[in-house]
Amino acid sequence: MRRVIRTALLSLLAAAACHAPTSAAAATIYFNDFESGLDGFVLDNGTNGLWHLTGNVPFSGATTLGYVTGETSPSAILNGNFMTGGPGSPTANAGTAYSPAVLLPSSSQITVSFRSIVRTEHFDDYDNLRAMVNTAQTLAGATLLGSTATNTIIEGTTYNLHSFDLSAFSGQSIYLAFNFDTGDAIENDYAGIRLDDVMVTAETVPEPASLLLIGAGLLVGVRRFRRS
Ligand SMILES: [Ca+2]
Ligand SMILES: [Ca+2]
Repeated sequence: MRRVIRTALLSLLAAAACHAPTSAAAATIYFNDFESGLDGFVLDNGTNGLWHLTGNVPFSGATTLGYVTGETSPSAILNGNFMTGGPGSPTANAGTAYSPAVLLPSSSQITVSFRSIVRTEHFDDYDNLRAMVNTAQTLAGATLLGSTATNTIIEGTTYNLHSFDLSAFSGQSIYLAFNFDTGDAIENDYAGIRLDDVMVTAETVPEPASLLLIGAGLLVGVRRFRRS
């Protein structure tokens, strides 16, 4: 019996040493459906940005992050606009919603996804929503993941699911940033942005070194058992 156990453990160690194939699993690293408030999100609305939590057409639950004003909340009917400055003196507006720091594991496949409604003026860089990632909570030096200007964030009156690769930031602590900028004061009478269910997932596989440690631990345990 002991020989069988010892042989099995040695086989396990040998397999680990040979980088035996192990199955990958997608682990959720971060999730925010805005049902517990901002839950660590920071809203930088500058002088006249409009990011806030709203019950106007959430994707999940009762709340979503919106870039809009004058909307009905709660409501399942998309309304409101992002006009600022008042009648006769309209202004451009912009704001950024930052996630809290998210520590990414070492993984070759890390993905951020979110649901969004983008109901804006569809004209090049105007009314542009950008999804960014950075190792600091700032737009300076941030990497663009996707935008409405590049058509990687789809505009529409219902929620679309978007996902972007974060693998380049493997092992780092990152912040997500969602920046909306009208660019000018024209054509801002649209229902704006809704953003919900922000999620980061990573494919994780046990490291061969971890398997070796587990195998070594088992061997020690068996030896102690034999001595007792
Ligand atoms: Ca929600
Ligand atoms: Ca506009």
